[in-house]
Amino acid sequence: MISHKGVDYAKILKRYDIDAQNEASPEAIAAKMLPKDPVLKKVAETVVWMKFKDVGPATTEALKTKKPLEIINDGLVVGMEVVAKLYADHIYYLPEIMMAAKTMEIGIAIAEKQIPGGRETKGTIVMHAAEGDPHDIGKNIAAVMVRSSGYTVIDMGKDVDVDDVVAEVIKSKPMMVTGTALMTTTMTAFPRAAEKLVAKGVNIPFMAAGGAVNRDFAESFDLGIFSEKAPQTPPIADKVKAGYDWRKIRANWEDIVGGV
Ligand code: B12
Repeated sequence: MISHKGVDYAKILKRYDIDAQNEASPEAIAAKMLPKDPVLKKVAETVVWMKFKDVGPATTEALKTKKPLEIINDGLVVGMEVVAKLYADHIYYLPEIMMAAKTMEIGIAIAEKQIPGGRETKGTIVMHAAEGDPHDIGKNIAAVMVRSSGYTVIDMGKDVDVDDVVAEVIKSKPMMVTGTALMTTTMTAFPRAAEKLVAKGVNIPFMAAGGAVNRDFAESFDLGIFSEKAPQTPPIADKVKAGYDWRKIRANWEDIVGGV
């Protein structure tokens, strides 16, 4: 008879289902994506775990050693990227997304106050999320980047009617207008708005951005230019200020956003 004495069953019987479950736990997913830097990690974690009360102290603590934009981009936004991954994996649902976004916004508001900037403005930029689109988290982040680079932002909010965008541009004469669309059903608002602007003689770049939009789409209509990530907006705005029109931005796009 075979003796089972001394057999280590852990080496023979492997529970692949439990292994897979552990690898897909929110903690394991977060561990792979969170920043390595302990200070930024602490900030990002408050977003991932929706810790409203902790995000303020963690951000304030981080401000002692880190620059505000570093805390926003490499801490708070990374936390939100983890949340988006947990949502995509059906671990988080919309209530968690909303709470995490609120937590991130509390942190951004604290960090943003510490961004140095003079009173002088480099120019005005009108920003909005497309008609029918409630997704404004990316726009809000881009607005922080643009403001902190010295531009004045007219933030029209989310789900903005095409005609309201056109009216605001005519009224405030900005150097550029940006639109965010995260839904394939709403991104068509951009060519409609751009066409109306062209008909009224407006010739400023119309930056189309957000998850639903790619470069091909953004450049498929007159005035349209693309920005993939929020931090790409200030270098593009600087070129607009330097006199580049939308055609020249398109032609030099890789060089302008290179490395950002
Ligand atoms: C949060 C969220 C919501 C929140 C939005 C809260 C808010 N205030 O924004 C709420 C709960 C409201 C919501 C609702 C819905 N949502 Co939603 N939502 C999301 C989710 C999970 C995350 C988006 C997000 O904020 N990400 C974090 C930010 C930082 O990323 P981001 O927006 O992509 O921004 C980055 C870039 O795109 C870029 N960027 C973005 N904007 C701008 C602007 C400028 C100027 C620049 C330069 C760059 C830039 O820079 C950022 C990073 O640097 C996405 C899934 C996903 N993974 O994207 C779905 C998602 C966008 N939602 C989706 C859908 C379908 C809906 C609903 C229709 C669901 C429903 N059935 O009810 C509703 C909308 C109903 C309506 N019409 O009102 C779909 C869209 C599918 C599609 N392709 O059309 C997605 C992709 C989910 C999915 N996989 O199905 N949602």
